[in-house]
Amino acid sequence: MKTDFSSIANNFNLNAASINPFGEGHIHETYLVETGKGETSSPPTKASRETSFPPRLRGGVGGGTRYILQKVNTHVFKQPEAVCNNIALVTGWLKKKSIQTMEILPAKDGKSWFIDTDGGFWRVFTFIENSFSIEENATIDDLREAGRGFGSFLSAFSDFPASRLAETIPGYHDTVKRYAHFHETLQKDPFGRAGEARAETDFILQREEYAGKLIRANKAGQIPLRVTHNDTKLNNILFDKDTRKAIAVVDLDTVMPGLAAIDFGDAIRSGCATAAEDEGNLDKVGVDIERYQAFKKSWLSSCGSILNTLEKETLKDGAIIITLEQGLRFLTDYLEGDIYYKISHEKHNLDRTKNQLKLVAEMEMNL
Ligand code: GN1
Ligand code: MG
Repeated sequence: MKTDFSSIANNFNLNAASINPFGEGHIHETYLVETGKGETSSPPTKASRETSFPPRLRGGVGGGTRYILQKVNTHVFKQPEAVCNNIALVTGWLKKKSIQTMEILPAKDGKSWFIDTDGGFWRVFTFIENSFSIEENATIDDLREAGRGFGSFLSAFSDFPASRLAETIPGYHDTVKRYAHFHETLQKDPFGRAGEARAETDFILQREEYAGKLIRANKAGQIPLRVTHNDTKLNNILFDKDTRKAIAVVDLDTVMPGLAAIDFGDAIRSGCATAAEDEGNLDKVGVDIERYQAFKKSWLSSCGSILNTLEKETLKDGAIIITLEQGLRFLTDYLEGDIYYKISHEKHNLDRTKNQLKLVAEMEMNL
């Protein structure tokens, strides 16, 4: 059935003038909503009055107010309500600390989501105006800013009671469990694709012991679980268009207990790579050491004081392990028939795998 976008927006009291696809995410369907000029919403209902919308900057080209509308991928996030509740807690915490963040809007019934007649799960965020995100070709200064942004985010949650957050994807960065699942998938090989990924499979299996290093250190009580973002891709930092300063960390779906070195590492994987994560020409794939050093320095000056010695000593491991895990996740998805990540061509997940494993090899040599 055709999606009735304006009726969905209306359930969040938004009178949409336009709704268009937005962003580069691999998981959800994301749209930019712009309300009509001179108004933000239809007449307030009881629920919306009670929660009172914050005043928004008017930044849309048509002079309206802009919002992000998302259809949540409920195959990936099996408890979408828990995800939205986590986000409400996390954004509330950031606001209390006067740290800029997007906010999740209440629907007419006061919940942070709306379920359409087909069971589609929708939510709306405020749009942070005058901002942009960086997909590729970040500069050294950008990495310095990103380090400050992600480092401050980690440190802002150092006194947040982690038990208040639901674990929305169990074992999300449990590399040991990811390997166990990879072994099962290899065994089943449901689409007969394992044969064409033999070299990549060998590369991944040779590093199985090493890949569990951080998980084992945590189990042994040597590094703690913290409230982490868990998806610190460079494009999850918003930069100010005028000053090019990092202003907010977005995509809060996976804020859960996790490991600091993994948050550090995912920013390196994405922000210090010399090519996009699906670049097919592997000669272009490497790691930029200057950007790495710039990120590390500013990240540590923003959150180093909360970390223990081993956490600081294993940052490089975090970068290599999360990149290896990402390669393994892409390959697992390829073997399972591309059920997790959005793809735009048949071997997209295999291409992504090769790219990430090349990046691992480059990191092993150069970091
Ligand atoms: C997914 O959709 P996006 O880009 O925010 C994925 C991350 C991966 C990333 C790889 C919930 O994030 O874990 O690192 O793709 N998110 C989820 O680009 O699995
Ligand atoms: Mg994400």
